[in-house]
Amino acid sequence: MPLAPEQLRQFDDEGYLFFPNCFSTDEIALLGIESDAILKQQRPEVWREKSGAPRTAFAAHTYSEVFRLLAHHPRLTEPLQQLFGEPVYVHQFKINAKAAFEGDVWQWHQDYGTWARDDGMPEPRAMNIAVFLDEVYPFNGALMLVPRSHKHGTFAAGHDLATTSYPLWTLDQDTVTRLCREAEHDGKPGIVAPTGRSGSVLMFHGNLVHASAPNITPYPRKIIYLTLCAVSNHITKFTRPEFIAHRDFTPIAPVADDALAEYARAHRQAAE
Ligand SMILES: O=C(O)CCC(=O)C(=O)O
Repeated sequence: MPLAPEQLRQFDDEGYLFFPNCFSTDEIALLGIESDAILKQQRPEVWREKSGAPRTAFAAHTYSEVFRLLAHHPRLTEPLQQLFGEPVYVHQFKINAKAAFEGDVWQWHQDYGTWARDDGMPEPRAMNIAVFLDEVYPFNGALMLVPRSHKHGTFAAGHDLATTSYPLWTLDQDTVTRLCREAEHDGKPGIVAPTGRSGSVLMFHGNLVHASAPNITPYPRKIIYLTLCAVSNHITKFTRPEFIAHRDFTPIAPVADDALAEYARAHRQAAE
């Protein structure tokens, strides 16, 4: 799905784009079954909340064929390749569970803040493209974005090792307040929280300030985050485990657009 000039302008202005219903019900059913199975596994790539509920499964594209197909899917890779003007590689792959009642907070942060400080990524020429696996409501831990906050570069941040089970470079309250005030317009608050059905896709700039609240509802909110980086901008520091910050900078060769649908069809037939 090449981005139209109006979408490119909107991305540059606001720092994000939202695409409702980008993946079909069959494709999402396949991804949902596979992610539920992985989140139950005890393996180093599956991190848990302090409560023990699953928080994040890293690098599933390296051990699951279904997620390998997703990480190479043209609906995700092509817009980023277009934006960066060169091939991309997978810097990170996460299934974030935000489990019912137990999914914990993600404090205010910029993704590039972590990629630069921890991984030595030269420039913010990488970004997350998110696939909703569950319906995202305003109340089950929707991702909150501060529009236009990507225009200010990378802010000073503190390394939060305490709030959750996952270390993150987080922003202070004064910075977030100032950015939200700047983003207010026409009486509306300076935060947006895109919601929508499973299969929707959200892409956002590496410097866009964002966060999500804990999920205290019975409705899980699984989202996959595929982080793609321009190949020439690959990381230079290897401080985090390989399954968190990948060191294979091979350009992605996209699979066919119907690869997931075909996989689902073949497996349904085999089961009959
Ligand atoms: O899943 C979430 O709610 C937030 C994830 C996030 O902010 C991130 O991966 O950088």
